[in-house]
Amino acid sequence: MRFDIITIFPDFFRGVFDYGIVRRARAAGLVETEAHDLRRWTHDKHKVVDDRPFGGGDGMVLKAEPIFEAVESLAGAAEAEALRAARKRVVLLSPQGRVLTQALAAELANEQHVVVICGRYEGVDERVAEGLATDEVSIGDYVLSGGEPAAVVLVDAVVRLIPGALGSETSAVNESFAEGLLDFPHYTRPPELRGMPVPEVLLGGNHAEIARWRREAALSKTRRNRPDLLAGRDEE
Ligand code: 9D3
Repeated sequence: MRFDIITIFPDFFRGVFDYGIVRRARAAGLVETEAHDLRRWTHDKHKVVDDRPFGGGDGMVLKAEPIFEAVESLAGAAEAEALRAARKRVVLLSPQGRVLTQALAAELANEQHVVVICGRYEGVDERVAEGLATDEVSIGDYVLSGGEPAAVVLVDAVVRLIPGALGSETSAVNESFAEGLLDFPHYTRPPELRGMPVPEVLLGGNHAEIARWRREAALSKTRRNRPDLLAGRDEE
């Protein structure tokens, strides 16, 4: 699998994929990542990538032409049909996208090639979303300065789902979000820390009791921190 990231800050990505599971997946040849300077696809002396918005308003808009040319040269096509047929996706990262989920990450992990476009400024010419991107994706309801941090999040979430990336099969299947609950609490030594004991049940060897405790603890944690995950479930 390959990620090509189109950005005006290619240096942002220096070293960011050199850690942990992503590093191992790259070393194993499971995934390649490359960041590309959008300015490479400009034709003017000053390598202009933005312009003033039609209709007026503050701020600048990322121009469509360099982005179309970048995707064309990196993916070999800029048409949705050709991209789909070749197992390629073009993801525009923007605050107006649908929110990234584990399900979308799993879908992208099936692709051979993902081109990621990082938005900036006040926005990106809408024709990129309309006529080029196969997906417009946000990573959540908060304002970033640009799509670059979102690209790192997206790559990380997808790479760990590529078969073989998780090494000694702590398989991604039984991970928290797959079941729709948050993870249960974990403890290690010492058994008491600053007046806080490890729950007694975990110190014994009753595995059925431990499993029941973990299920309950995951539920109460979810109820407290993410009640939205429980909406529409039978178990309270
Ligand atoms: C003035 C209205 N803003 C939209 C909510 C403008 C704007 C804010 C931030 C336009 C671009 C950006 C930069 N953010 C991203 O490119 C971005 C993003 C985000 O801000 N939050 C969550 N996910 C993402 S993915 C890309």
